[in-house]
Amino acid sequence: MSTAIDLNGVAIWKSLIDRGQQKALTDALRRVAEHAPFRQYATPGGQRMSVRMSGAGQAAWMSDRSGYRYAALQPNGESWPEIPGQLLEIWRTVSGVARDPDTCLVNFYGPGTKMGMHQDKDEADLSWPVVSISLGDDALFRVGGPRRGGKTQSIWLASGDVAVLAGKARLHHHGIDRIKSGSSTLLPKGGRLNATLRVAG
Ligand code: MD3
Ligand code: FE
Repeated sequence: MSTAIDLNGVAIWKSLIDRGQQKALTDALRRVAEHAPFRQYATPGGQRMSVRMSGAGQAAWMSDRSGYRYAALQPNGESWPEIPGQLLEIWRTVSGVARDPDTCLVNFYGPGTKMGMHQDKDEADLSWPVVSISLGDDALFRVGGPRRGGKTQSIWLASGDVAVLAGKARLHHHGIDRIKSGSSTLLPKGGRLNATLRVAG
């Protein structure tokens, strides 16, 4: 592996995943979505999120009027599918920890979607890293610091890039400002997939 870019403490490995593996991961995530369809959740405040979300693992992240949480069952009462093995392999390569993740959130960004600045703090133990894998269209990713409203830095994430969020960066504010439609030919209908692996506890 070459060296990672450091963006406010977030380690970004550009082009870690080659095109063949990107296609295999896309197929694996399509199979996840056959069991756990992409849903547009409501925030606790009642706003519909523009990103569509699926998930895998023992529990998966979801949101509705009663709050953000990890749920063992999908809104339809079914369990979540297993985390694809190819994703576990990437975690084992880059996470730096000996235990496997127990959850995977899959985000789909269509044209015009974004994700506002936020912190990830719904996991029981925030000392475990988060690993993020980007597939499809380029996304403008922004990272700040531990406090809302601080200085931020931006970078375009492309298909095959992997980000590792560990240490102090684990609680940094971050978001996706926009998607560059048509910038990748990986997904036949376009858009961007992001898979995040975590230990939710
Ligand atoms: C920095 N997803 O699912 S991934 C999320 O591209 C999320 O879908 C974005 O933010 C996406 O919560 C960004 C990169 C990422 C993930 C977790 C982080 C960056 C992070 C946690 C702490 C700091
Ligand atoms: Fe996040």
